[in-house]
Amino acid sequence: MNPTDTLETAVADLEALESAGRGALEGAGDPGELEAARIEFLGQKQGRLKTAQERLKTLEPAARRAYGQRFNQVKTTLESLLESARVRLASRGQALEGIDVTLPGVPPVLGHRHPLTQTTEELTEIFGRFGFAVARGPEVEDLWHNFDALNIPQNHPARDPLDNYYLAPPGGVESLHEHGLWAMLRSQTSTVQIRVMENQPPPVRVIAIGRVYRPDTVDATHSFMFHQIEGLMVQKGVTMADLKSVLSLFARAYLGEDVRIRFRPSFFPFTEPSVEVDMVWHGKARWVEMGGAGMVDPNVLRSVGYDPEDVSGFAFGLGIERLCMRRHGIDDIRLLYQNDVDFLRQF
Ligand code: FA5
Repeated sequence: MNPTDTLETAVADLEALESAGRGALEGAGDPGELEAARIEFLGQKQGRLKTAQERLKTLEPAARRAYGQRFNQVKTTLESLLESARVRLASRGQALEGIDVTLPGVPPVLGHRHPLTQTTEELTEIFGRFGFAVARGPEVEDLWHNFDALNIPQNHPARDPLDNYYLAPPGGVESLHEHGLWAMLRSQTSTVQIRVMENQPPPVRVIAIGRVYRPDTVDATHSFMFHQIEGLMVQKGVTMADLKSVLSLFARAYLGEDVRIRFRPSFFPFTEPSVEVDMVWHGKARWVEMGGAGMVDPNVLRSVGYDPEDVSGFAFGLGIERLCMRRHGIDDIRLLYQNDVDFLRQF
């Protein structure tokens, strides 16, 4: 027994040990330093706490209880300091592994609007400047709006089931003879002309943009589903000269000042006279049809309750895919539907 070892000096040493241990554990800057501090203070074989525990035996029996209690407190404190230091260093390690602030950043990948969506928005904006409002109509249409009201008689070849997508009647195909043909996927946006005029008196100045469906053979310029932009202007004194001006202004605004378009006489049951509008394709000596147009037939004006003696109007219907292709130099309409990201990324 060490006669000079009193409870006071032993507890004072314990406290010095505690404060040295706290300093080492809290000050450890990396796992290596922490491990060294653990071995020095909490090591099972020669750790300083172990030595302090052994000192218990050197004390007077009466002092042991007080020393033992103090020893246990110091041990608990150092153990919990070790644990917090581990957590602190582990989380710092993760943060450093996860984010290296010296690396150049990864730019976020931005999506694109589809070129047809961009075209639609641009056309809406151009015609908006010319004073045309936007109208809409359904893609599943009745035969009145797709044909009858557009002056397309019952026996007209445009109604041929081979040229249109008709819907089976509610009772199934077997009940066709009973119900007759009743609804279809619209084959043209001219249906919206009728819907607009049925619902408002003149003057009218609208465009309608949307999908149309035809069982056409697919090739570089034809698809079985495509988009059209319909235009309609009806008021007092509208002439063919207005139609030509609006379409020429539009073509220059969308396709560029140097675009060449031409008007060819044509026939549509719902316009008289009628024209087809062509544009020069990608600067080559080749004309491609952009759309049809004409002066709204008096029969159509009458079918919606307008007075052809009082008002006149023009209408046009243009293929949106072809406009988009001409604008961006796209050679094949199918590219617009394949969702090939490398292709779409260019727009
Ligand atoms: C019509 O659809 C008429 N409704 C246009 C019209 C409106 C005339 C108002 C008079 C007054 P057409 O069938 O020609 O016309 O089609 C118009 C345009 O749609 C074509 O010039 C072409 O650009 C585009 N188009 C036609 N069929 C297809 C197809 N299968 N794939 C892609 N575009 C097509």
